[in-house]
Amino acid sequence: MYGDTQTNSDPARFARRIRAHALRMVSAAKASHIGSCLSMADILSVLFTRILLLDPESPRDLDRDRFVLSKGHAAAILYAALAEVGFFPVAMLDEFCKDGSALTGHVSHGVPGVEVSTGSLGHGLSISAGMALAAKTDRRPTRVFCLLSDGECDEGSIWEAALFAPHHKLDNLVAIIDYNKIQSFGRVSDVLDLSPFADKWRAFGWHTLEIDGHDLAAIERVLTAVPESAGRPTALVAHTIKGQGVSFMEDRLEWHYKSPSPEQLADALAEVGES
Ligand SMILES: Cc1ncc(C[n+]2csc(CCOP(=O)(O)OP(=O)(O)O)c2C)c(N)n1
Repeated sequence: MYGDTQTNSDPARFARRIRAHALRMVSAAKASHIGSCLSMADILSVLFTRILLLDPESPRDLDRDRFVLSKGHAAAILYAALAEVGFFPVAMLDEFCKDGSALTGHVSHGVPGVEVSTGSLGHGLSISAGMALAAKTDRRPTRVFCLLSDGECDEGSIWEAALFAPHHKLDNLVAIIDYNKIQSFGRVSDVLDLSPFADKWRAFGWHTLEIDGHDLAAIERVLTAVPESAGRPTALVAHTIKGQGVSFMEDRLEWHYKSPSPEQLADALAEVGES
């Protein structure tokens, strides 16, 4: 059973809470992708506590910001964040991956607050670019934030969207890449190297910044300043650590698929420091 909803504006506490929720959810469901969840926890936390203009009471407001989790396999921690900000009761997280539950193992738009179903990698940025273009066309203040994974950028469809967005001057679009350097079966540099990664986004015409994806203040500073460059979309290459926050999971390939045992869960929760 999870605690009560505790929406608050402290990104550090929010990050601890969503890490703890995701650990419990994945462990109870014997599901994969905890490393993928933990690497993006701090980015998600800043987005949901400080940046995104969303109202759970009015989830279809046409002027709302949009958040698209392109790396839809990390569903657990997105659901945790949505519950924490009040889109649905935190207790519902208990249903993650259970038969008949809306909270499927890859992101589903059947879950309140989710904009689009994802999980088949490579589509989120194109969808986000379409949303950003529609907002521009309709003269709405909407900003679109798309969170991608690095291995996902092996897919050609990402680079089609990367071409499209600067061409259409989508300065209301932000791509955040969770650059944790590990994909499902190996290191990104071994499977299909992306470096020099930031230079590639720059070459495609994006206003590109590199940050420490676990530095809450730095993430907030950069995301608050968007768009820094009028007429250009922003790419934020966020250097992260897969499994961050749980020492025995950090930068370890096996935690892409492994699920924590009850003993490992207890150790992990103690490290995260939020029960
Ligand atoms: C189109 C597609 N191909 C393959 C998969 C299977 N798959 C799930 S996660 C993953 C890669 C994970 O690595 P990365 O994209 O770097 O994300 P991370 O978990 O490290 O954030 C793959 C290939 C998928 N979900 N979609």
